[in-house]
Formats: sequence, structure tokens, C-alpha cells
Amino acid sequence: MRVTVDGRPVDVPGGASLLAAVRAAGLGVPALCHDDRLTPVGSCRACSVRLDGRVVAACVTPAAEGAEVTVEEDEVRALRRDAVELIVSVLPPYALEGDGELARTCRELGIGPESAGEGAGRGRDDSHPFVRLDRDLCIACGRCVRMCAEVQGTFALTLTGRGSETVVAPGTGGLWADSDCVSCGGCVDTCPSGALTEPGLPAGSWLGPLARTRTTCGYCGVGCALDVLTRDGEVAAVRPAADGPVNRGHACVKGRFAHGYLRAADRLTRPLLRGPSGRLEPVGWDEALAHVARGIRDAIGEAGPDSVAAISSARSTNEENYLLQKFMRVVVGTNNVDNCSRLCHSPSAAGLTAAFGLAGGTDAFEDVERADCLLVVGANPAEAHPVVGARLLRRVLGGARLIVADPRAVGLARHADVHLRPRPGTNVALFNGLAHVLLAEGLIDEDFLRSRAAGLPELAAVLDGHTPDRVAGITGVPAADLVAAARLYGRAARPAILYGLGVTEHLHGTDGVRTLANLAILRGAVGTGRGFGVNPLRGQNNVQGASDMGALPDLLPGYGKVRDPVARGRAERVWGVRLPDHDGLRIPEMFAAARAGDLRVLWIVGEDVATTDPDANRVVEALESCPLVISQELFLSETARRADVVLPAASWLEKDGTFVNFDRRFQRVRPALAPPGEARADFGIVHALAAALGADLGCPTPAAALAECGRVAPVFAGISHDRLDREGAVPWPCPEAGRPGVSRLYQDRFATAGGLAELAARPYLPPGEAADDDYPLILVTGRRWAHYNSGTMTRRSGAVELDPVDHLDLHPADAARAGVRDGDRLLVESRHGQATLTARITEEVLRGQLFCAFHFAASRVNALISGHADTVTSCPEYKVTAVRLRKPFR
Ligand SMILES: Nc1nc2c(c(=O)[nH]1)N[C@H]1C(S)=C(S)[C@@H](COP(=O)(O)OP(=O)(O)OC[C@H]3O[C@@H](n4cnc5c(=O)[nH]c(N)nc54)[C@H](O)[C@@H]3O)O[C@H]1N2
Ligand SMILES: Nc1nc2c(c(=O)[nH]1)N[C@H]1C(S)=C(S)[C@@H](COP(=O)(O)OP(=O)(O)OC[C@H]3O[C@@H](n4cnc5c(=O)[nH]c(N)nc54)[C@H](O)[C@@H]3O)O[C@H]1N2
Ligand code: SF4
Ligand code: FES
Ligand SMILES: [Mo]
Repeated sequence: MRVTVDGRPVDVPGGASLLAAVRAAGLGVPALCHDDRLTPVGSCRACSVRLDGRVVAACVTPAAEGAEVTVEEDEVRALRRDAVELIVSVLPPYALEGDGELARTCRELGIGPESAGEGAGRGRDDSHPFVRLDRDLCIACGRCVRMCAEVQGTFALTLTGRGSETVVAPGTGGLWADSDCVSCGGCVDTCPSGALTEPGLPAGSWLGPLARTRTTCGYCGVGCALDVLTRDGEVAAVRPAADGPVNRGHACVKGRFAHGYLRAADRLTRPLLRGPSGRLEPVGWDEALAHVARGIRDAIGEAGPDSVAAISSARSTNEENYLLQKFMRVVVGTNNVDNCSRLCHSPSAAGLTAAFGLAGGTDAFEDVERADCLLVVGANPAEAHPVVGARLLRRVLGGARLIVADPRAVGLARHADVHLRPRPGTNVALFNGLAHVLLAEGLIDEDFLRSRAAGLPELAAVLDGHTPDRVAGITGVPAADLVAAARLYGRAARPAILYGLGVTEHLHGTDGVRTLANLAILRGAVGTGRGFGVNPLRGQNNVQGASDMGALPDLLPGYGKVRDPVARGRAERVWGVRLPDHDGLRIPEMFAAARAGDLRVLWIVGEDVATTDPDANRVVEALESCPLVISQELFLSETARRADVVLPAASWLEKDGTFVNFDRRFQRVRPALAPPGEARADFGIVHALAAALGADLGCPTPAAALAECGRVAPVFAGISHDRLDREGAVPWPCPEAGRPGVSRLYQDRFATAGGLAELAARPYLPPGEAADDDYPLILVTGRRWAHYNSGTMTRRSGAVELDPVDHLDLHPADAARAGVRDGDRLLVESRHGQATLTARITEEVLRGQLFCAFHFAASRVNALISGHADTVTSCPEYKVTAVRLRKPFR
């Protein structure tokens, strides 16, 4: 569309505003109530222009073909200046200081402090750890309110008061700290006036002198691109990158604000070695590494290489994981290496590989923008993947239908067309029930099933027994809801499945993934561009990558099987050694081997197993039974406290490399700071340990390690640091440097042996734990928004003010029966151990069910969890534990 701006023709897309046209013409007008990400409201009039003779607000006026816009003309210029001057007239003079949008605008328009008023003396709200409000600076543009509603989807803010008294306030009234705010920081980013800021940073003032480092968030698997602003070797602020491929200018409380741990007083800065006194004493690196090297050499000599095992970290980079698994295979000579994918999405890797051929999600996240029906299963993205959760919600508010399958009333469930609340551990029955309805009602893609899928007759036979009524009996989901959900998914043109640990962390987690994948196959909604396939919301920042890099006991980099001579041969040629040809130990098997006296060395990198692995008392026993435990950590975690050697590690803000996010994108990680004291990046530690054993692992830099990995694993061969520096993000598979990676998989054929999608005929089998008279309640465990896993990092940040304890959610009826009041301290007992939690009475959980997180080591939640695990992958059954409540103590 062509319009004329000050006599010059400019082309803008259909639907663009005059403001966009003005900017396209290279001109600027102030736009104080406008943010490109938000619905325009046209309230400040600072963007006034003349359109075909009339004065209009450019931000809300659509550009029409042939429109003639006048910007630089005395009269409209004066109107714009008047509008800004009017706004400033009620603000205190300091509103014009600093580098914020309003202050800059005033300088450009020649408006000085003499135009300011006195300020209304409305005071501040400094109650919140991350968001500060100076009411006197609020210009009531409403950008923060719209940001919170439209981008974050939280609706925590409102404008109150009339006329010039109007000011932003939490919708709940009262203090910001007590509001629904989830600290995404979006309001601070959009505020033009400095009314909303973050502590220590006056509006805009950070922009100038601070160093800026583009990196990728090291908390969850969303993979937000962040700009880290540093001053004097400290993080001053973290800003979401507007051009971040996944986050597009958005972030969450953790990536943005939870960096206080970096300079925590108890950060590990020197290696520690357990001395003759039995205490961990600081030593030099040489001494610590020599001790570990001796231990490894002795173990290999006396008990063979398989008496050494390592747990690699999904918090670490690809290059670090690559190097560590290479160390274990090449230097030690064992496949005993695993990562926390074992505890998390190993059933996804197994299930998706069996169904489709590859171990990752099937599509690119942006494709959810096209989906018309979202099926969100056993995932709580509003808390665990907040940037994804916000995007999903926006899609739903934009018209997509939403089915949520979760026993709890999680954040998204409030907006669901259908909320299915299965009994924990009954997913396979639920998914088979949905598939039954799809088949029974003909809501399937016959062509796709004929030409691109296998296994329909076997599935149909199993589904016969899964009538809605029978499924209702098993799952507790009313038959009518099941049918309604199946029809929504079955009739959608472009349905999407996103799922989480509510599917995988079960005794039959792999069956859960496979029977969930059945739904997409039946509908032809995977590998066809119709819909957004089947996508796990993978957890840790680099859990996808840790597995991609081969930090797994049965798989080499790129998922070649260690038992496959061809895959092994490829790695042997690159590494120049013979490799062990039998599977190594999985994490739970490592602990079992330790308890049995068969494991001599356990090297644990970035995992607080004593807090986060199931059946914690047995984990502690394993650590105590193993003669040499090494913990490579940022902090003296519960695991590190029990280790014989503690090696201080750098965190994601202090190192160089790459992560792979949940939709298979490689992105760069760059150091914004130096590690404290003598702490070193895991990359350097692995190299140094190899050197202490007289070995050279090659690949001296992270870039070289990724390049070498591409030679072992052709699916990554086209990805390099240089390329990522140029392109930002590249998804795998990406075998060639000159071609884009494949974000939408299987468009021509599936990667299974026969090229077909494999339907799975799996019957429902009950969970490992069941309630009985002794343990009458079912505990589900999972996440809360402000904290991250073991909490070692988020508890050392302002997040602890937002959420200071692990709460146990219980239904009012169960609370009444047990005589529990909100806030009571409770002792919870299972057949395996005890935990202490603080009661939170809520109808978010159903009667008979409890929910808690595991973010505070002191609560000992994982002492409750059983040793049951997925029969295929050993992923723990974290989601189902029978417990009882002990008398509350107040
Ligand atoms: N704030 C925050 N974010 C995080 C993390 C964190 O600790 N804190 N951790 C990261 C990691 S490592 C991971 S893996 C991801 C996890 O992200 P999610 O998978 O979203 O997290 P969870 O809360 O563990 O579990 C998801 C849901 O499963 C439901 N559920 C339990 N049992 C069943 C069942 O039988 N059927 C169904 N349908 N649902 C069930 C639970 O009620 C819960 O709401 O989050 C990542 N992001
Ligand atoms: N009850 C229950 N338990 C669970 C779960 C559940 O749903 N319920 N979920 C499970 C899941 S999905 C997961 S992924 C696990 C996560 O469990 P963990 O992996 O144990 O938890 P994290 O807190 O993510 O990180 C572990 C440690 O790594 C350290 N660290 C961080 N960055 C680095 C680094 O770059 N290098 C090194 N060397 N160390 C670093 C941190 O200080 C932290 O102590 O928890 C599992 N435990
Ligand atoms: S959504 Fe995940 S990746 Fe993004 S800022 Fe939050 S923790 Fe980091
Ligand atoms: S920016 Fe157009 S009216 Fe405020
Ligand atoms: Mo995880």
C-alpha cells in the first residue's frame, strides 16, 4: 500500500498505521502511549499528524491507499508539543531527568523542567523485590497494563483514579508485592516515564555506559535470548532481546531477575577436598584434580572402567556435555554417563523416536501461532515455561480452542474450553479414550493413515476396550468431557499438542508419550504442516542439548547407539580409540551400583541429586557408599556437602558455548562476567582433569568442540559458532553449513526404519503407587513460578521474597478432615520417607490429591518419592506418591 508522508511516497503493508508509515518515511513523532507489541489506544495525542487536512493520532489511524500525511508542519508540531507539555505539567521536575523515553522526548521537543509541575505526592510502592513504582511519574498511558494483559497474559494491573489523578495499580488493590504480578518485567520495559523501574536502575539510565552481552537464558528450556547489561563486573540488568527468536522481547522472573546468586557470599570459589578431619577444606586446583585423577586411575586399575560413572549437567553447554561424555568414553573407557533427561523427558526421547524417528519435538514453536486448537497435557507452562505460556494464552485469547489435561487447575486451565482432570497416573487410559472417540466418530485422516502410518489395526483392537464410560471409571474424567475434548481436537484444522512432565514422570511414561502421539497420527496432524505435531516442553536450558551431545549411557552424540558398530565406528574414527560397546549405567543404576559397592567413582556435574532425585534417603546412602564422589557446583548443595571433592564451576552468565532449547534450536551462550575466585567453566575443568590423567581431549575451545561433534554426528554438521553468531538460532537436524536447519520435521517421510509414523497399541496399566488406608492421599510434585528445581540459584535471589517456602496444596475438604489451617507446618509421610511443608489450602487440587514443589532442600520432598520408574527409560514416578499427613504443628 502506498501513502505519501510529507510529500514522499512510502510503501507500508496493509493494515499498517500512519505511525508505521511515518517511521517508514524515516521521520519520528513521539508516541508515549504506543508500543508496537500492544493494541494502540491513542490516548496521549503526542503522535498527532495531519491526514488529508484533519489532525489525527497516527498510532490508531490506519494507513489507507493514497493517504497524504503531514508530519513536519508548524501547527501539528505545536499540537504534539502541547500534548507532551500537558503530560509533563503534572509531573515533578525529575521526570525530565535520565534517559527514559519521556525525558528524551522532552529534550527533543525543547521542553524543560520549567514546564513540569510539582508532582502529586502520591508516593512510591517499593514492596516488590523486582518492580518499583513511583506513582508521581505515572502518565497513565496504560502501556504497562496492556503489556501485562496482552503479552504476559496475567492481567495483574489496572489504571485507577480519574483525570490527572489516574495511576497504575495492582488489580487486587494493595501492594505490588501482594498482587498477581509474576515479575516478567514487561511493564518496566514498556514504561516510558520511569514510573516503573527495577531496583538500582533509574529509568533508561542503564542504556548508555553499560556493556551489553547477548546470550541465552540458562534456566529453562524455552531459550530466551537475553541482553545482559554489566557494570564494573556485576550484572546491572537483564533485558529480553526484542529480536530473540523464541521470546521476542519477553522473559520471565528467573531469566530476567534471578541473578543474585552470582555474587552470593557462599558461592564456591575454590576447590574443596575432604581432609583427614572429615571436613571439606579449600585446596588448590592441582591438588584437587590430582586427587580425582588418582581415584579414577585406581578405580580403573582395580575394578575396571565401569566402576567410574558421571552425571553430566543439562545446565551446562553442549560443548561441555560433549567434552564430558568424550572424557568418559575415551579417557575412562566406559559408557557410564547420563544426564537429568533421565528424570525428565527420557520417555519423550524414547517415545518420539519410536513414533516418528527422532528424539525431539516435531515442529517449530512459532507454528502454534497458526494452530486453531491447543491440547496442553501434563504441563504448566504459565509457571514452568512462562514465555511459552504467555504465547499460548495469547493464541487462545486470539481464538484458538484450548484443551487442558491436568489434574490441577493450572494457570491455563482457567481459559480452557475443556479441562480434563485425570487421576494422576492414568494418562494412557485418557489418551486411548480420546483416540477411541476419534476413531468411533471418524475424526481421523484416512489418507494419512493409509500412506504414512503403521499399526492401525493393532491400535484399533486395544481401543475397543476404551469406551468413554470405561475410561471415565479409570481416570475420573466424565465421559462427556472426554468426548467434547476429542471432538475439539478431532475437528480442528490445525491442532497442536504440547506436553510436559505430567506425561513422562510416570511408571508408564513412555507409553504416555506414545499414546499421546497416536492422537496426532490419527489426525494426520504431524509431518504434514497441518498443525503443530507433538511437542515436549523440555525442561532445563540444555537438557535437549545434553542428550543430543551423547551424555547418555546408550547413545553417542547425535543418537547413534553405542551398540551399533556403524555409529561406534564413526565416533572411533574421529576420536582415534576403540569404544566400549555395551550400554552404561543410567542414573538410578549408578546409585544402585554405589549401594552395592560396585561403583568406585561418581562424578556429578551440576545436579543436586540429594535434593532432586527420587527416594532421597537412598540417594544419600549411595553417595555415602561410593568411595569417591565429586560434585562440580556453584554452591555447597546437599550433594556437594556429601562429596569428597567439590569443584567450583562457572554458571551460564560466565561462559561460552551453546544451548539447544525445547524446539531444537542451537543458540549461543556468551560470558557477560568472569567467574568468581578460582571457579572455572565446566569445559576447562573437564580438560584439566583429562590433563591430570595424562590425556588430551583435543578441541581446545568450545567452538572446536562443536565442530568436532558435527563430525561424529552428521545431524549437527552444519552448525557452528560462527554461523550462530551470524544467524542467531539454527535448529537441528542441520547436516550442511549452507542450508537451513529443519524446524518442521517429517514433511516427506518419518525418520523411522520404514519411514512411517508408528501408532502404539498400549493398554492402560496402573501407576506404581496407590492410595490405601495407611497412605490415603496422592501427592503430585512439580514446579512453582518463582523458583527453579533444587532452588540453589533462585533461593539466592530476590525470588525468595516472592516465594519463601515449599507449600503443600490441599483441598479444603481434606484440610478440614485433617484439622489443617492455611499456613500450618505439616509433616508428610510416605512409605519411603518424610517431608516438612507449609499448608496452602486451595481448590486448585482435587479432593484426595496434594501438590507441592521441591525447590527448598530443607523440605526433603524427594525423600517421599518412591523408587518406581518408567519401565522403558527409568524416568522416576515423581508424579504419583501415596502419602499421609501428620498432625500440624503451628
Ligand atoms: N519456574 C520453574 N520453571 C521451570 C522449572 C522450575 O523448577 N521452576 N524446571 C524446568 C524443568 S527441569 C522442567 S522438566 C520443566 C517442567 O515443566 P512442566 O512439565 O510443566 O512441570 P511440572 O510442574 O513438573 O508438571 C506439569 C504438570 O503435570 C501435571 N500432572 C501430574 N500428573 C499428571 C497426570 O497423571 N496426568 C496429567 N495429564 N498431568 C499430570 C501436574 O499437575 C503439573 O501441573 O519446567 C522447567 N521450568
Ligand atoms: N519431586 C520432584 N523431583 C524432581 C522433579 C519433579 O517434578 N518432582 N523434576 C525432576 C527434573 S525434571 C529435573 S530436570 C531435576 C533437576 O534437578 P537438578 O538438576 O538437580 O536441579 P537444578 O537446580 O536445575 O541444578 C542442579 C545444580 O546445578 C548447579 N549448576 C547450575 N549451573 C551450573 C553449571 O553451569 N555448571 C555446574 N557444574 N553446575 C551448575 C546448580 O547450582 C544446582 O545446584 O529435578 C527432578 N526432581
Ligand atoms: S521463560 Fe525460561 S528461558 Fe525464558 S527467561 Fe524464563 S527461565 Fe529463562
Ligand atoms: S502514541 Fe499515539 S496517541 Fe499516544
Ligand atoms: Mo527437567
